[in-house]
Amino acid sequence: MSEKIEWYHEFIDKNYKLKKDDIKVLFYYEPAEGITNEDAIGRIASESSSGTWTTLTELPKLLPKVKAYAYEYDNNYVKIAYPIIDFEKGSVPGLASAICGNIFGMKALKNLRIIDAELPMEYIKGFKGPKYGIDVIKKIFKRKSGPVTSVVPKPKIGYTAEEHAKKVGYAVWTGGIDCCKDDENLTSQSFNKFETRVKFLAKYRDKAMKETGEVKDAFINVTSPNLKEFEKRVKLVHNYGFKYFMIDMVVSGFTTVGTAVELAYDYNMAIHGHRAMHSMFTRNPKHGMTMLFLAKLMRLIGVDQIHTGTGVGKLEGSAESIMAMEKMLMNQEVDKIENVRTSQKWGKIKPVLPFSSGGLHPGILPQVFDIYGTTDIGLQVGGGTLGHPDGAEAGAKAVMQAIEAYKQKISLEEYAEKHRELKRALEKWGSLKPI
Ligand code: CAP
Ligand code: MG
Repeated sequence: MSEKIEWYHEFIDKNYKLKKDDIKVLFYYEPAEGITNEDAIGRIASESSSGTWTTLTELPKLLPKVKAYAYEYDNNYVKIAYPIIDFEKGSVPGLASAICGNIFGMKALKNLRIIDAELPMEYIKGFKGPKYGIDVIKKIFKRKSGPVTSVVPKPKIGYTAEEHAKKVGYAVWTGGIDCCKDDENLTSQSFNKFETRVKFLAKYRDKAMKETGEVKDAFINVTSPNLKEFEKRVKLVHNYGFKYFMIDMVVSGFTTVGTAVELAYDYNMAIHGHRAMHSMFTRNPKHGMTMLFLAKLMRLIGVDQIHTGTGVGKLEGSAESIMAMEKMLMNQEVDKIENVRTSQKWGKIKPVLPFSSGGLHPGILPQVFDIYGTTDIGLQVGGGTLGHPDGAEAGAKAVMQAIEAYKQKISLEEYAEKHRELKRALEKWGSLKPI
């Protein structure tokens, strides 16, 4: 073989002059055995932009303008700059098919992970972002401060639509909780059909609102087998007067999330974003993408509330990674954290309400607020409400009492002396960190 057959190194340029509108992606990478750093990063830049495995005989004139370049690399981290014209305006599926695409399957790479990407304002401008974001607190619940509270019926599935709405929804609403949330694996099963559930939830929501004088809502799971059905379900939830719907963002896919945002703007609704399946590609620290980057894509598209973890509950996710993600979601500008987060400016894109959930109960809520550094977040407490020794309504009251104690800077133990529901919750769980 005398002719040159591959050109991967042509996608590396340590002297590359960054342009204002470049998309800059930070990857962690490990070359496979026998592959040099340059062979690895050249492939990442090339195969995610305009290259292929071999030299080509004819090249378009535009090629120099669409090539991505690896411009900085050190200790398994590489930064790659992509010209903005490589991507369709306002399309996360378009972006993901490139930077989250074929490169993750290349034999020359043992591992590859997107840590974060700094998106230029010109790219950000192509997106709507959330309609409400953290403004749900003021605009939907008519309060000055958070948290927004919710409870998922447990067991996850098994309740009929009416039991779901009455035994759980009504009980926790009257106990002080804002929203009844569907679990991720409840969609429209034979024993709890979507339409029936919406109808019953609306009936008991109205009753609870009348009795409490408070705003009550639900995160009803509209995750559907296809987009036609998805639109129907969102419309139904809207017609029954709910201000929210819930979408399982990852299983539904970026296109569905984009459709959800269009519908949410049409109907003036907020989107609760569940993230089931994210751990399949966010958990391995060497491969996939970070939850932070997934959350960034969802803010860009326009999800109002996103699950971000607890740091102390039953699911994986360190306090440090949650803090880095929370700031990215809630601020209009963040600085970089070496190999954890890139800097980012958000322009007019509204901040997202982070939602903490997974193994929470009254006894560890103060720790969650300490990690987040604020009570202006969302909380979901399923088992930790419905496992209360005195039932669902008492469980809801215990959650609200724990929140109140924290806000008043009183220890839970002291507050529990005069609040029986909290006392009973602490007797059962103490400050247990479930695993
Ligand atoms: C929590 C939950 C949520 C998880 C999702 C569950 O129930 O309903 O789906 O929190 O994880 O099914 O486990 P509990 P994450 O309150 O009873 O634990 O929030 O990390 O995305
Ligand atoms: Mg769940």
